[in-house]
Amino acid sequence: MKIRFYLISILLMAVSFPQPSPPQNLTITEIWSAIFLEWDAPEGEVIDQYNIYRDGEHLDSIEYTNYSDYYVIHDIEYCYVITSVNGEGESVPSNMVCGEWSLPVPFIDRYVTYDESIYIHWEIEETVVGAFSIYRDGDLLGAVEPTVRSYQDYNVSMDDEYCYNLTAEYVEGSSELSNTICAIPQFCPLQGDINFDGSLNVLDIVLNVNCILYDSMCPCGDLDGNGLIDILDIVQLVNEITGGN
Ligand SMILES: [Ca+2]
Ligand SMILES: [Ca+2]
Repeated sequence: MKIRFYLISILLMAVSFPQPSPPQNLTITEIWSAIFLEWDAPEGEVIDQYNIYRDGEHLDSIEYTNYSDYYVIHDIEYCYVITSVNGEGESVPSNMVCGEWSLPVPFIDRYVTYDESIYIHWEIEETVVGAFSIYRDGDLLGAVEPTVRSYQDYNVSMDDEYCYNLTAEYVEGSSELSNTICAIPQFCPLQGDINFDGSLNVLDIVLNVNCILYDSMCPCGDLDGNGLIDILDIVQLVNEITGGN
């Protein structure tokens, strides 16, 4: 008897409330300061509006099949589902999509150690940065202008290790922390003397080329002192060895 009652109830519900079908193919695109949603209407059905749910809560209702959510904070993930609504009621939810928009994060791409300083250099994708904040061992060292891409820390002691990372500062807030590099200031008695044997020869050229190839820390490899070990330093080293200039 009970089972029959339930069967009849379900049948009645199916007949009385033919819910609309849910939206199809919900996709998410993260753009600066916003999240863009797009979906397809259920085929062959008249839909009056779509309800947008964010993290389980009703966010908005619209007639169109796309939506831009501007009330999103950077570097926080949001999950969305959409339902179809018409005179018959509300559909079950669409597929769920999740996404976040992130403030571009700087990347420390190289560093050079000197006996009295550590030089770091970074890159960031082209964007509107207000400043960069430099951190050493978790403490704020200072901030630099948005066009600057390097920092030289002179407040170091030889043989101590220092770890650096940074954030980009935007109107919208701070980016996540960049990668971290750790370096030990090292005394360089003779620029170009990569193996510290007191003289410059062809072995130093080979070692300095390896410094470039393996992007490794070579205290005496930056002959022209521009914070970057590259082919110009090799040329200068060759000139020093051959007596050129
Ligand atoms: Ca040498
Ligand atoms: Ca150089």
